[in-house]
Amino acid sequence: MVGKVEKLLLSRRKKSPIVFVLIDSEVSNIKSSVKLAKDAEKLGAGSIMVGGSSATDQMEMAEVVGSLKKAVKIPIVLFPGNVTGVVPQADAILFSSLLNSENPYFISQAQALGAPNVLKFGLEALPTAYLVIGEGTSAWFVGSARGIPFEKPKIAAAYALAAQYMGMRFVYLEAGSGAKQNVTPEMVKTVRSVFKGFLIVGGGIKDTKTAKALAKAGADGLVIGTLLEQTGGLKKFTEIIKSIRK
Ligand code: 1GP
Repeated sequence: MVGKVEKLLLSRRKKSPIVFVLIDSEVSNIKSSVKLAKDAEKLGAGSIMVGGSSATDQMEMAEVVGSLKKAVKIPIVLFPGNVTGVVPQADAILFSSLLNSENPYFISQAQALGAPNVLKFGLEALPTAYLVIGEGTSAWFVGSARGIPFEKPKIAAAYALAAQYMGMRFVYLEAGSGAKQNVTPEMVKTVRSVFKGFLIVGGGIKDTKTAKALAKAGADGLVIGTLLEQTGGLKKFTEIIKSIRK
């Protein structure tokens, strides 16, 4: 069932690709997370994502989400790395299956364990195929992923197509937080040619040139995290947002 957040993302996407700001509740404190979310909203970010593969403190995450919810109007979307990433007060959750994991826990078991809380907390589930590209990042290691090589776009497209046939409406091509290499525009283009749903791309996006190329290749959403933890990051972030507006 398509809910409110998904409808909002789809309608905003018609204007331009959506920038998601990723907040790792274990990296920044509540005050700076709230400031960052407010600044990002003002600059035109479409949504705040909270989570990550190494964020495991559920109580801390719940507190951060609660504070963000009061501070901004754009949707707060959970990005869980495990069942501990399911917390109340968010608007939605990337209900993800790490399709290229070698460990069934990350494909369906964590999902089964987390689902009752998604229901209990009234979170809108965004059915997502999470695909880890490349190797050596936290997402790759923690998720026991068999990373899709950057130079094998057709493999990513095959997974995305499988996700579509399984009814997933979102695909997230993940190079990993702080990745040295971002997902290539060629891979995005190849996935785009078969996947009709909402295509999210993240990991290692730090400049306008990359963001523009990924948007042009067909990304519906770009996730930016690490850049905003760096000095001068907000300025670069502003330039990125401007550069992908139509
Ligand atoms: C990681 O795709 C996100 O899960 C964001 O990556 O931190 O490299 O921006 P960065």
